Amino acid sequence: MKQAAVILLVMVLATGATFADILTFDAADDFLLSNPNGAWSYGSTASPGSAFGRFTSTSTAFFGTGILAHNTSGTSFNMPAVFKNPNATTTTVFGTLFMAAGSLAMHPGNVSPTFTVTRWTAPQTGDFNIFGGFSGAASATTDVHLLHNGASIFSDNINGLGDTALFSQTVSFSSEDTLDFVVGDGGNGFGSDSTGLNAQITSIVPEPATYALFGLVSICIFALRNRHRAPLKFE
Ligand SMILES: [Ca+2]
Repeated sequence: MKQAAVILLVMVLATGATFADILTFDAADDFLLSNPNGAWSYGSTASPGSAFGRFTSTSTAFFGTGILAHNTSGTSFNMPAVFKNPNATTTTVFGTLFMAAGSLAMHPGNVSPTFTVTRWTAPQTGDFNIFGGFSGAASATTDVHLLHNGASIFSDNINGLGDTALFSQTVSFSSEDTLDFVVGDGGNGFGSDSTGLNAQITSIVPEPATYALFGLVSICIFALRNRHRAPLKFE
């Protein structure tokens, strides 16, 4: 009975600590008009890291046919906004903004709070890889930021169509920590400031040392089981 309890304990430890599911998130693929939307939420701030206000307005024809948006109602051009082209083909807006099929973009506003924010909230404690980038989707002149709990972990500027600001880093999160993808107007107004966002977030796979621990646990289980197996008898 005692050994059975030990076996159960090591099995729980093994399965719980070693084979936790790998979590993956993609800002564009995951985008929906609900807010919050799973781990994602959409809103604005007066400055990078200041109080976050969630958008309360949505559109299904933002900037063109079928473009889905979370935005601020009642402001000029309803900016700031976070929007996606869910169409199967590139959608051209105003003749200058080209949104590839399935792509996501952000646009700052001209009335405070002007910074547009795509927020990811960590669903669990752990290390996550953050990979992707911002890109000029039109003749954008913007400042772009990544903030962990409001503190900057990445900052750059976008200057023009096709300009990019790429990020790739590993960050340790506690459950409910926030990671904000932020776009500001670059200090020169918000005209034509559509800025693409490509962001993938993936939980870190177990370290090799954890696999070694699992191997040791497996050996212990095997040994305990064999210890109680009836010996073969030769008569
Ligand atoms: Ca600008």
